[in-house]
Amino acid sequence: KFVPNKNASIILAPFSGGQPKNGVELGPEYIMEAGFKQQVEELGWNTEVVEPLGKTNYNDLQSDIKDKFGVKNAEVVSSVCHKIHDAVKDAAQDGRLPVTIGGDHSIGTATVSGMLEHNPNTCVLWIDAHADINSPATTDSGNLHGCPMSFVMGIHKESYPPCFDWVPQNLKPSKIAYIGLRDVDKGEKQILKEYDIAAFSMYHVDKYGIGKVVEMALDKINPKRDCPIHLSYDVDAIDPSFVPATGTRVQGGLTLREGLFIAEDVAATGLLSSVDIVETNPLLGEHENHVLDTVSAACAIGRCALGESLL
Ligand code: B3U
Ligand code: MN
Ligand code: MN
Repeated sequence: KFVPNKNASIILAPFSGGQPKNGVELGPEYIMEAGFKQQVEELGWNTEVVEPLGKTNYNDLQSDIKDKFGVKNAEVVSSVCHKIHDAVKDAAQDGRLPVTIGGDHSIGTATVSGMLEHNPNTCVLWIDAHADINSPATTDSGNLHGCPMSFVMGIHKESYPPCFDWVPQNLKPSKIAYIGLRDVDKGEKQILKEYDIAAFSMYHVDKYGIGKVVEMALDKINPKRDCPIHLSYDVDAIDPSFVPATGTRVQGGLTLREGLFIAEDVAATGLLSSVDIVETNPLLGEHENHVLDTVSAACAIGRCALGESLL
């Protein structure tokens, strides 16, 4: 309904500064080398590839030291996010569906805020083992890939480094739902409760089944099915037996089919307005098959979101 023209922008975000492990910046390269662009074109989409970070290597500038705000690499995460934010917003304004390939999930700050500027009615479906809703005030690790959701909502805004001042903080708590959670920090649980955010953990997936859970999530954030959906997909939502090459594996995740079903069911709404596929880390596979499985799952998530399974 929002992109009847089937134009997509594949936005590459080879960035790792939101977390400490090397290799996640190689995600876009591996996914593109696996033929992702051609796969999307075979589904009838026109694609263009956008590289908002150009040739600059933002990953050499990283440090593992927390600043006085309690987070790491704030300046570089902020400037990378600003560029990706602009690319996402420009693509959407152009009538193209942004497909952002990470890189770590700190870029969720960029994609969600970019889509909200394009259309303030946008709702967010965050598929992840983690809630990524720490603020600088609550984070233990100081890793900014654990914080994007609080930044776009303005939670504990007095704790943010000033370099994030450009981020619009206009996502309403009633417009975000999670699926796949199983590793949520204490401070994050408090935030989820306090803001009454729809959070479907693996418990709910087991209890109700994935079909019902997606329906319940959309009922919460998009009850009339009339708002554009931003799908932010962290591959670690899927069980590490299917998706091993990622930075923070958590056992007991979605099966590959459950994971793909979420993307398929979002496609079936006709409301998908943008999608992120993040946290593929090709250096963290112990065997070549680990990398192949993870990269092909990442490609499949993208294809399913773009309608592959709708006959
Ligand atoms: N919640 C923890 C761990 C974490 C978040 N996102 C990932 N891991 N991938 C944190 O560091 O904020
Ligand atoms: Mn995660
Ligand atoms: Mn994440």
